[in-house]
Amino acid sequence: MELENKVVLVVGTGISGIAATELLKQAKANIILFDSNTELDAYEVKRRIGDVDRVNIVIGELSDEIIATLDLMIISPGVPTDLPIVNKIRDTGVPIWGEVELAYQFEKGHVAAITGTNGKTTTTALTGAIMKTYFNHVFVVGNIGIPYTNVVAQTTQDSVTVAEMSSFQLETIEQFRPSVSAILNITPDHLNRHHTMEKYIEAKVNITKNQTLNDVCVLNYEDEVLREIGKKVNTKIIYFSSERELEEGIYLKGEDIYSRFDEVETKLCNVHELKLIGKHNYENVMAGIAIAMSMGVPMEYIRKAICSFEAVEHRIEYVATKRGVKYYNDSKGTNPDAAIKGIQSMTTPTILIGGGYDKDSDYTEWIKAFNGKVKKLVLIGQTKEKIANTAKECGFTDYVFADSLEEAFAICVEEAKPGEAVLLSPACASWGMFKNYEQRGTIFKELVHKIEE
Ligand code: UMA
Repeated sequence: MELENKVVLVVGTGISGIAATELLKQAKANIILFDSNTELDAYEVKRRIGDVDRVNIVIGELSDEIIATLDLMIISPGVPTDLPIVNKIRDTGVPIWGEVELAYQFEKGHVAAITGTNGKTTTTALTGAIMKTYFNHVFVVGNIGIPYTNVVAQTTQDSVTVAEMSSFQLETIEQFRPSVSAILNITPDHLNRHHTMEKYIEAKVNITKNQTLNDVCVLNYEDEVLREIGKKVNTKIIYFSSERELEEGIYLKGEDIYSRFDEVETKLCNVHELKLIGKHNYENVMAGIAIAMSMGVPMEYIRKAICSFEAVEHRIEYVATKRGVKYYNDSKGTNPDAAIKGIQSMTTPTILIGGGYDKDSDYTEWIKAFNGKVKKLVLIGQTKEKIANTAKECGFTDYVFADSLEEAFAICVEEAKPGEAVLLSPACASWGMFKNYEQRGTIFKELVHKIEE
């Protein structure tokens, strides 16, 4: 769509909305930047945009007069697509694109896109690191915290964009077509937004919707949902597996990662050469290898990058040992499945901080994964009662409530004995108590560093 002089509504004034506005300004569109949060200060939003020529900021409600002028709507990932205002605009026939779709319209290079319930940030960062060893211009964007619209204008025919895509972002793509896509796993998450598991899966699988047989989709063979999807999508599939040797694909055999293509098996590396630990991370590495190979990166470059890559911040991140207690920050454990990986990685008795924003998750499997390792569960946030009830049903009663992360942390310090661990792995989103999971993890780390020896 030619955007010059078109009236474009941008919904959301978070990082996506601001970056989309900047890009639309460059395209000479006329922008209405809207946010429904009445507590926002229009002057503050204005300050973040800089030059407000062509931008009209609307906070609170959108009038019918404005709606009647629209040519296009760009929606931020965190804005539900079934809000009454979105439905109203959709009914007028105005196209609704996500911020990712807007960015894609300006993409000039090659795109690899990664989704999945868990592991996508690690895999995106790792894949970006691999690409950077081989290609000159690599951009790492998306849910990882850098809006795609922020950098897309810098892409060239030779550049590679590695994009972490959330289900929220994939829900609103139209033409977005990565030459390589990857779906790492699909377990229940964000059901308050998508309402049903089917809708959530549908959003994730959208990553393949425009792919053709010239493209590649990397899938986890051990995920039953994905194995079924592999039979249906119209693109070349590369599987990876942490459980079995594959006739074709990348797999873990003992402690080694292998590839097998055209009946030739090649040992790629031993897992002890990696700095990442845990089977879930070996899966992320295998996905990264498959994506990079599909984009033409030679194996020696891939090997070098995967062996030097370190865990991303906030993901089972070792913080420090204080008074003989090891502290781990897994603030990115924002759903039960991710938090299961967090507790499974602990090897000593653990005081665990959990709870936060309610995404309609079921916590049973998480509590079961405690497996005698959790000495005390300290619960915070909106979900604390719900988690406590599930814990009781599972026969786990060593929990206490705290009103803040600071209070929860003080309980942990008091409770933990030398040789034990304290783990922040909430199984819930941070929203409501914190700006995002990064802020939650950063505050946790600051508290750790303040403990006097
Ligand atoms: N807003 C409305 N109406 C609504 C809802 C929100 O106007 O009904 C406004 C809010 O008042 C706020 C703005 O929308 O001003 C926020 O937009 P946003 O939630 O899309 O946040 P951004 O700052 O643009 O960040 C988004 C992603 N956030 C979400 O998906 C919730 C970031 O992912 C992402 O890094 C960023 O775009 C860049 O791509 C964060 C996230 O939590 C990390 N993702 C979820 C996850 O990983 O589980 C999906």
